[in-house]
Amino acid sequence: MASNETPINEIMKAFRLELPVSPYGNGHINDTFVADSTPRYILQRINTSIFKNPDELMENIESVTTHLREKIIANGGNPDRETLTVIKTVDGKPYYKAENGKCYRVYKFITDTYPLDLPENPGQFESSAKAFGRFQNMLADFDASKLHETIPNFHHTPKRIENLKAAYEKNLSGRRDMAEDVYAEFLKFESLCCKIQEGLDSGDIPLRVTHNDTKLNNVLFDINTHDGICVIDLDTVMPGSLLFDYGDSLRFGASTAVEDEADLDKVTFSLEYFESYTKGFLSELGSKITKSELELLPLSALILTFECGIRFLTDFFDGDTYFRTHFAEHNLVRAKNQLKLCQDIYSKLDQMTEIVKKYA
Ligand code: ADP
Ligand code: GN1
Ligand code: MG
Repeated sequence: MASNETPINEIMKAFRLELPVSPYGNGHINDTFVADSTPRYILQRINTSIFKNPDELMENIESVTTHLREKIIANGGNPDRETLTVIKTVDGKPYYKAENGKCYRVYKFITDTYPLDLPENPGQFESSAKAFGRFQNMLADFDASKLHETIPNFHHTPKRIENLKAAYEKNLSGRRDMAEDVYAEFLKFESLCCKIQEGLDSGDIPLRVTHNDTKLNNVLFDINTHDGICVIDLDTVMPGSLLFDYGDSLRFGASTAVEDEADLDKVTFSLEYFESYTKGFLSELGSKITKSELELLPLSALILTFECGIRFLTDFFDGDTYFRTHFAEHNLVRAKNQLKLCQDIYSKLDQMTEIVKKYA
């Protein structure tokens, strides 16, 4: 942590924990630390330039995890391992605001689990699909009116396209000429990628309570059974479409390379992993999925990859103000990677439709 920051021990004291911590995980948004004690804890500095209202954010997380806890207990599960547990501060608050205004929260560490950035086999990916499908099911009767919109228009693809175009025009980073081709290639998918939002606007696609950030590394796997047991990173749980969750998981986990692989020959969309995910997700959802959602499943993988790719590109044009980057052109590498994946998904849409039919 930088020297102008509140010392970590003071932050931990606010949670009645006097433990050393070290950086942890691969998230792009929050700063995560682990206290390697017994029991272990996760400390996170909430990214308040993205989540501007930490009170509302933590209210969402508390109400969602309370609901999930009840469901998990009713199903005979272990709520301390199957959902996040927020540790309160000495003042009984769900997060601590330091003198410099930075906000911190603590969760119980989910023990005997591991995260993954790429699935090691199709079975593991199917397990993550079941975890996200179960998550969706457990929240099916959650009162959506209780939720604050933590990031407005998070998956509103047409607005994301507007943001991209505005960032291109402003060219705040002065790097526009490095990405003219990528920009033009992305825009070829523009009209196709507005289909989910059009469905939501017309009422054809139902609004549900969704996770909205279903990357594989937002599920923790049990070290013994290798089942996906806990869905984490609940900052973006908001009303949305099931297609956001399904499509985003495939974007990340059905790619044959990590999201910032620069060698584009390595970046392809695996139909084998697509099939495993589809099988797992649909087995959990059963008849709850509607016909119009089923029809858009293949396209949702393209749309969510497109949307994430143009967000990386927007951030590249803006000068890297949103996603954590580790080198100067990180966001451009990510954008090119997602573009290559979009092109590969596009070429496989017919085969994907056939696969969905097998499990629908
Ligand atoms: P970000 O929003 O930055 O992605 P996450 O909440 O996903 O932050 O946390 C980053 C990483 O920290 C996760 O991918 C996971 O590996 C780890 N992590 C987060 N919460 C827990 C927890 N309660 N128990 C164990 N590991 C966790
Ligand atoms: C961010 O928080 P994290 O690292 O799980 C982002 C997602 C992107 C993802 C791309 C709140 O996810 O929307 O798809 O990076 N989360 C937020 O890797 O913007
Ligand atoms: Mg995360």
